[in-house]
Amino acid sequence: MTLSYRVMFVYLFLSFGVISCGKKPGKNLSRPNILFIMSDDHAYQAISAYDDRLIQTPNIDRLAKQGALFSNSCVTNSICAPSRATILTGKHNHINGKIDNRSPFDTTQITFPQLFQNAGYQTAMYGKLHFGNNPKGVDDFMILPGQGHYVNPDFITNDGDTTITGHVTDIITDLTLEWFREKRDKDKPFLMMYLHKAPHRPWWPNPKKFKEFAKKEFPLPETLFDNYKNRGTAAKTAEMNILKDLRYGHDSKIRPETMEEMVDLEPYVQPYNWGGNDGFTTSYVRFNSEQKTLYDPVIDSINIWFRNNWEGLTNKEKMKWKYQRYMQDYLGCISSVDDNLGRVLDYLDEEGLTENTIVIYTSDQGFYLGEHGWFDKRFIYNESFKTPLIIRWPNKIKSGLKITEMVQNLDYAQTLLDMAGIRQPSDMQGESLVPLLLGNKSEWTRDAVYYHYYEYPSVHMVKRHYGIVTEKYKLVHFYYDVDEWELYDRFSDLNEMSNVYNDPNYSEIKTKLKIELTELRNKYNDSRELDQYYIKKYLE
Ligand code: SGN
Ligand code: CA
Repeated sequence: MTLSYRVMFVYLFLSFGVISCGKKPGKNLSRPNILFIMSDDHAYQAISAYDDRLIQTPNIDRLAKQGALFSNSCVTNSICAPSRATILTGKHNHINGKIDNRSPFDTTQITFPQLFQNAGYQTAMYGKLHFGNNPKGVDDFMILPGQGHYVNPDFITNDGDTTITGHVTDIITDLTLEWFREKRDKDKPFLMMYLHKAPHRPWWPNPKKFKEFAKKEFPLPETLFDNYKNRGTAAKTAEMNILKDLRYGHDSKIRPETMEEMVDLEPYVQPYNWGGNDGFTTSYVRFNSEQKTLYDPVIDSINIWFRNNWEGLTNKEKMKWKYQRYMQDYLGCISSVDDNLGRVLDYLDEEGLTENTIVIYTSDQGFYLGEHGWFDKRFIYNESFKTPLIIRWPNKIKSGLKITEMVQNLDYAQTLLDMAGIRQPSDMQGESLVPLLLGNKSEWTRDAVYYHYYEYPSVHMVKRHYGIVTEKYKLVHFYYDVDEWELYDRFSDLNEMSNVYNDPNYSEIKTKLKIELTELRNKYNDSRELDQYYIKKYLE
C-alpha cells in the first residue's frame, strides 16, 4: 500500500468511526442540554442583577455573574399567552394568531419543543403554560390549568388531572427535580421548560415569605404619584392604578368580615374598588386548616391595622399603604422563585450537569412595580415592554457579559435551535442571539424592534397600540377608539413622562420614524387590514 493509499485508508476508517459514533445515542451528550426557566410577570426591577433597590435575588444573579445579562430585552406584546405563543413559534402574534389571552391558538403550528423532540432531545415541561391547550413536543409534562392557583394547585398531566398540596413555586420545582432524578434519559440531551406561575396576581407567597415580607418597607418609585399629564388618553384611562384599581380583598388581603365591620366608613373605603368578597375568598378557601394557621396571624395583623387606621388616611397615604402591601406580597413570591432556582442550580452542580447545560432565565413580560402609579403590564412603556433575560452557557459565554442590543422574545426559539445545532425554520421572524452571546457583535444588524398590543376592551383597559422602538426613540400609535400618536425621547426622558410628538423640535425625527415603522410593519407582514381583521374577530 502506498503512503497516499494508507493515509486515505486511515482517513476513511476514522471518518466511518466518527459517523457511526454519531448515530449512537451516547454521542448526543455533546449536544448542550437546555433548561428554559420562565416566571410569570417578573419585572426586571425585582432582580438584583438588574436593580438591587427592592430585593436580593442571589440565585438569578449567580446566572448573570456566570453568563450574560441582556439589559435591553423586550417582548413583542406585553401579555401572557401572546408572549408564550411568540416564544414557542418564533413569530409575531399577528402571524401566529394568539393576539390576546382569549383568542384560540392554532395547534397545527410548529412550536420549538417539537423541533427539539424530532432532533432526538428528551423534552419536558413543568408549571404554567397558560395556553388553552396541552403542550406539543414534550415527552413529559405537568401544567397548571389556565392561570393556576398558588396554594394546593391543580395540574393537568398526561394521565389525567391531579391536585398537589403545598405552594405552587415549591411544587413546580419539586416536580422538575423529580423529573431530573427519575425520568431523565442520560443517553439523550434534554430540553426542560421550568415555568413558574409566580409572581402573577393575586400574589400569595408561601406562609414563610408572607410573614417575612409583611414586615418590610420598600422605597417608593419616583413616578408613583404620576398624574399622566403630557401623556395621551390611553395612559389616563388605563385601569391599573394602585390606589384606584388594586382591590382590597383580592390584592391587599383585607377579609370580607373586615369590610363588613367597616360598612359605616364606606365613604372612606368605597371610592376605590373593594371588588366584593370573592377576590379574597376564592384563594383563601383552598387553604387547609394547617395552612390557615400559618397565614392567619399575618392576615389578622394586616386587617387590624387597616380597620384602625384607614379612616384617617389621605389618598396619598392610602396609595403608599397599598403600594407597600403590593410589594410585600409580590416580592415575597419572587424570593421563593429565587430560592427554588437555587435548588435546581445546585442539583445541576451536584450531578455534573452545569457545564453542558445552557440555562435561560426570563419572564413572559415585564411589570409595573408602582412606576406611573401602576401595577400590571400591556403598555409599550419600559417597565412592561422590557423583560429580564439572562443566559448562562459555560465555556461559551464570557462570565459577566452585559449585552445592550435590543433583543426580543421573538428571538428565543431561533436562539435555542441555533445553540442545539437544529435547523431554524425559515418562516420564523426572529434572529438567533448566538452571535451576541459569543461576542460577534458585527453580525448583529437590528436597530429597531416592533411591538403590537391588542387586548382591548378588556381587563385593565389598555388601548390597542403598535410602535417602533429604537435605542433613542419610541413612536407609538394608539388606535381603535382613538387615533393618537406618542413619541418619547428615550435618552432625555428616562421615565417616559413627556410625549413629544407635537414638539416641533422632533418633527424631523417623527417623520423618519413613521417611515421606519411602516417598513417594520411591512417586514413582519403586519398591516392595517390585519388590525381591522383582529378587531372584527375580537368583537365577534
Ligand atoms: C388576570 C389578572 C389580571 C391580569 C390578567 C392577565 N387578574 O385576569 O390582573 O392582567 O390575568 O395576566 S387576577 O384576577 O388574576 O388577579 S396574564 O399574565 O395572564 O396576561
Ligand atoms: Ca404574564
